[in-house]
Amino acid sequence: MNLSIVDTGQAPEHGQLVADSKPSLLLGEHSLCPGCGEPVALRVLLEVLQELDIVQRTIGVVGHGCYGSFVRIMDVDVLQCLHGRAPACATGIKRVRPGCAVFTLQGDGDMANEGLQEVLHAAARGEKFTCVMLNNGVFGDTGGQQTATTVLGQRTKTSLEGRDPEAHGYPIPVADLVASLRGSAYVARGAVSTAGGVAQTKRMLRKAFETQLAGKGFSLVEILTMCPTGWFVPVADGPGYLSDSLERTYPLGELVS
Ligand SMILES: Cc1ncc(C[n+]2csc(CCOP(=O)(O)OP(=O)(O)O)c2C)c(N)n1
Ligand code: SF4
Ligand SMILES: [Mg+2]
Repeated sequence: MNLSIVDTGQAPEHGQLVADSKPSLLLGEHSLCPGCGEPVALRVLLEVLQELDIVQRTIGVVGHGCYGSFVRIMDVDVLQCLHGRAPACATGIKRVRPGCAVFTLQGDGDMANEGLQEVLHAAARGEKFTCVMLNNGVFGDTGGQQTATTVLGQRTKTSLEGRDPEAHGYPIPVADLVASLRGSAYVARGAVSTAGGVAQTKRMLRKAFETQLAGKGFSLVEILTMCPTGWFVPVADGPGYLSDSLERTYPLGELVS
C-alpha cells in the first residue's frame, strides 16, 4: 500500500484547482453524479486516516447506497454488510480486533430507515468504533425516495409535493438520538456544502477517530451531503439547497465532545 500523497509536482496554472494532489488511498475516479457530496466526504475521511497514520490497521464497514461503489476505489480493508447492519458487523470486528480502527460508512436510508436500531444499540453499548453517516435525505441509489431524515417540505420521488408531516411524519435527527445515549463519547454533524464545512467536517472525523483510538466510547459523525439528482435541483444549486433545507433541520456542530 502506497502511503505517499500523489502530487503532480507542477505549479498550478491559472484557473486550475490548487488541490490537484489526492490521497493515495483513492485508487480511481468515482462514478457518482456531478455535484454529489459523497465523494467529498470520502476524500476527507481518507485524508484523516492517512494523517492519523492508521491506514494499515483500519477496517471499514460499508452499507448500501451510492457510496457503496466507493469500496472499489478506496485502498482500505472493507467489508460490505446487509443494508443497515454495518454497526452490528463493526461491533464484531472491533471486539475481535480491538487494536484496529473500525468505521462504518452508511447513508441516511441505510442508517435511519433500514437499521436505526443497530446504531442506537451500538451507541448505548458504548462500542468503540466510529459511524459515519452520509445524510442527503433521500434513498439516492434507488431513485431518490423519501427517507426518515427527509426534511419537511423536501421534494422526493415519493413525496413530489414535499414532505408533509400529516402524511409522512417528522424527520428523525439521528445524531441527536445518538447523542442522548450515555455510551456516546463523540457525536458531531458536519456538511460538505462549503469549503469551511469540509474543513470542519474533517476536524470532526479526526476527533471521532481519536476518541475511538483513546478507547473512550462510541463516536458518530453525521455529514450532510448534496444529492442534486434526488433533490431535483441543478448541480450548481446543490450546496445552497443543502443550506436552505437540510441544515435548518439539522444544525451543524458538536453534540457530544
Ligand atoms: C434489505 C434491502 N432493502 C433495500 C435495498 C435497496 N437499496 C439499495 S441502496 C438503497 C438506498 C440507500 O440509501 P442511502 O443509504 O440513503 O444512500 P444514498 O444512496 O442516498 O447514498 C436501497 C433502498 C437493499 N439493497 N437491501
Ligand atoms: S443519486 Fe444523489 S447520492 Fe447518488 S450519486 Fe447521484 S447525487 Fe450522489
Ligand atoms: Mg441517502
